[in-house]
Amino acid sequence: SNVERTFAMIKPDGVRRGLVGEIIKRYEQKGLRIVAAKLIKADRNTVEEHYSDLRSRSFFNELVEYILSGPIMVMILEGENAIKLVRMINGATRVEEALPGTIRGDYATSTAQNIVHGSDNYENAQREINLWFPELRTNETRKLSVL
Ligand code: YYY
Ligand code: MG
Repeated sequence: SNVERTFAMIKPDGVRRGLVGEIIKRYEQKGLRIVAAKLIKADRNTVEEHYSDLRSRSFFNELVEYILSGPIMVMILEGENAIKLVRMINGATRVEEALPGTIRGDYATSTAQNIVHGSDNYENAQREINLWFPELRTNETRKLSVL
């Protein structure tokens, strides 16, 4: 088995449109367990750090402003192959490639505002969990002091 933890975010348009329950339902339905979750107003430095690999891209500033535009829900999800599973449930990045049945495929109307985020690999999952849940930081993320 490969039980792992990943980081997921419901972006401002997901919260604004009242999709929090719908999105969490989809994760839970596939067996993912919520280890931690909070509704927050993100801080600019955290958002810029979160997307630091995209700093040189033309859409970076627009992306940061979007994530800062309203409350977001950040969470740690745990389950078998959680990292890949969350990205499959979320759907493709580009709006025209996001298939029906995925969150983006069913709800996103643009690539820029695509409702959800999921870590793309193990290293980034660890990095993002530690970045967004500093209160839970330990040497090893698998040993977070939460349920
Ligand atoms: O991991 P994922 O969110 O699916 O895509 P990334 O390539 O990491 O890009 C992060 C974020 O940036 C994406 O969810 C929307 C936005 N974005 C964009 O506005 N325009 C692009 N051409 C690519 C990404
Ligand atoms: Mg990404």
